[in-house]
Amino acid sequence: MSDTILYAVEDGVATVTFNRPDKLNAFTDPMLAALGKALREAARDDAVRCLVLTGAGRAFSAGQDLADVRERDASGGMSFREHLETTYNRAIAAITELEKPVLAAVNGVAAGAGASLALACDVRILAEDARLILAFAGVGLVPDSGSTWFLPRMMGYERAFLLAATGGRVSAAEAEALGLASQVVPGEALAGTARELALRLAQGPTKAIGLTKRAMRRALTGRLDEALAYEAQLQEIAGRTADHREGVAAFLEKRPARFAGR
Ligand code: LHQ
Repeated sequence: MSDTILYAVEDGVATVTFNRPDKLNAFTDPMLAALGKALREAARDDAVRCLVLTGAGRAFSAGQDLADVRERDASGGMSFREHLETTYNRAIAAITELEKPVLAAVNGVAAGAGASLALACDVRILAEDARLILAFAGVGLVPDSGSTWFLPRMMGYERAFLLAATGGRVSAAEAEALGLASQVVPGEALAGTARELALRLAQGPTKAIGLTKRAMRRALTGRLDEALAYEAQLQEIAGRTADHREGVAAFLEKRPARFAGR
């Protein structure tokens, strides 16, 4: 995809690697453009049935490249709003709206918008020495790229507010206890653990999993009666897939299902 955003597809799993390790994978504009391209490619390609985001080196991502911010400020470049709307916000929407599971394999520190990107994923697996840092307050900014939405929902308003207002750090163990991560594993086991889960998800009924994601994401802001109606509507779609027929046939024939993702 580019030098700073690596993109590889294998066995139905696309892996996006933030690759600027000397700067802890801090995001520059070309990198954000390449990330957008990778996310569009993962959505377009039917061979991709699961997406993994991870970082090269010792960080997941230190968030926005602050040298770029200063440069943009000095040169009277794009406003904060325009920058967010054309880069991070699109990436967050692409991840949350992608009808395929997205895993963050958080290999090290995830700070600022790097933490937000991890929080936008459907599942987070953290290396033992990974940390989430709400670094925004440290540079006099509000949490962006979805963190004000994700965090209160995931850990409750009070803890989320304190974390954001103090620029707090959450260790991997704390993240797991707070419900911000599904699993914490030794660093050397991270890639393997993420791959195993990604493969399992990629071999699942992709359409039904995608619709499940759509329904649950919508349910986060909706009412029960709306969720019931939406489930019924989506079941109409899932019920017509080849994977549904295969799942039923496999059960009746007492064999494992082989889902094709259709
Ligand atoms: C970096 C960065 C970085 C540039 C490490 N930038 N170089 C904001 C503005 C506008 C629009 C969009 O949205 C946002 C949202 C945000 O993301 S705001 C939050 C931005 N991120 C931060 O404030 C985190 C800044 N980084 C840190 O606090 C530390 O680097 C952490 C705690 C992540 C890691 O600390 P260390 O392990 O001690 O590593 P380090 O600080 O020595 O960093 C290694 C290198 O990476 C170093 O470069 P150098 O050339 O000196 O070796 C850092 O300057 C560079 N780096 N983060 N965000």
